[in-house]
Amino acid sequence: MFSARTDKQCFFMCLAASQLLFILLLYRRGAASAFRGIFGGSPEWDYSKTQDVYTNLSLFIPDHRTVRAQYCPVSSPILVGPLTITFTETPSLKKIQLKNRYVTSGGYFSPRHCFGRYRTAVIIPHRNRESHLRTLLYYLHPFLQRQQLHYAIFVVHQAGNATFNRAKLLNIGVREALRYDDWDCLILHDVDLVPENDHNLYICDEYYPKHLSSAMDKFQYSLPYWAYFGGVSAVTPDQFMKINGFPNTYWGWGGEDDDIAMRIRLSGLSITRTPLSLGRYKMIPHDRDSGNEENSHRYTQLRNTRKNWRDDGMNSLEFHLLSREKTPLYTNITADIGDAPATPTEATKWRIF
Ligand code: UD2
Ligand code: MN
Repeated sequence: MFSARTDKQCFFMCLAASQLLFILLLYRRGAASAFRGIFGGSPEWDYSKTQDVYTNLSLFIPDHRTVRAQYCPVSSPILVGPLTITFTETPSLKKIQLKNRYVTSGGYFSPRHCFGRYRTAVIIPHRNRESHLRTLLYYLHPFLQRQQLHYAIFVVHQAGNATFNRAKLLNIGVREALRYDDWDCLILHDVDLVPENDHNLYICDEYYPKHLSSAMDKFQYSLPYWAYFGGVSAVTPDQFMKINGFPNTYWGWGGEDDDIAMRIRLSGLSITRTPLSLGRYKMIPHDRDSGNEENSHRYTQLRNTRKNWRDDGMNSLEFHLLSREKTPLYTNITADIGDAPATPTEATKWRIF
């Protein structure tokens, strides 16, 4: 038998418990929406369930009765989400060509059933990474086709054995790509990074340079530091010109990505990013290349970005174009970009001291 007092106690305990439960539920919903706000309101993806990167491409088999009369939808209906990516064997160029029958000379593609809404140029700095390039082409062509983009792939090849210069090659890529088309968006793409989710659209943000590779496997799918801008990014030609392109003076590994992030800020823009759950990439494992040794001047250079960015970039770009060549899967630009300054005296030309 229970006393009236015990009843009362029980009543208040139940009331308190139900209130606590209610608060907890509210908190969870609130926390979830705050979380969505920070990370871009995107759904959580299940990366344990992946699809072949060539899924749905057969929907592009042309029907001769179809007349291309309207723009493609803003959001492509044939995206599949997380993709199966393996690096166990490197596909041959022949195999990639056979799987991408509607890619035309120079690595061009335009959707066949609708007018591509966005014109995207993918620009890849490259030297001596042929197997990485083939792997990337194998994954990137179907990825871009499923996004129903009008696109082309440009590979900018540094001739000779001088120290590698990623940022200068990207400047050359932009200048050359703009000769071919009126691109809405320039995607600056490391050769060894493969996107894991085709909802990570290769289109630009109207206002700000966008960092697409926000979550890479090599950094445990998170940003290594807040201002990080390496890997894959998307800028409109206007944004690119506003920041005076990329620096030409970073020879060897490192620093150029931080300079780019700084010039974005210094020119009054800011960086936008693909949400971490979407901006996932796998990097093909590799060692540091010979000819791309660490740039030991980079910290000094970065201290002077504020002073130099207006003079070092697209407006000071010099190179010798050796060839422009349309191969079946990409347009190849080969350039002689000169050599790193050998002595500190020459380095003063960069105005770094
Ligand atoms: C990181 C950044 C990269 C860049 C670099 C510093 C990632 C995933 N990427 O790359 O964007 O900021 O640090 O410079 O964190 N390459 C060649 N041949 C060479 C050397 C380089 O083709 O001999 C190209 C290629 O496209 C490669 C890119 O340059 O992906 C960056 O070089 P990396 O892959 O050796 O450097 P990594 O992975 O540390
Ligand atoms: Mn790499």
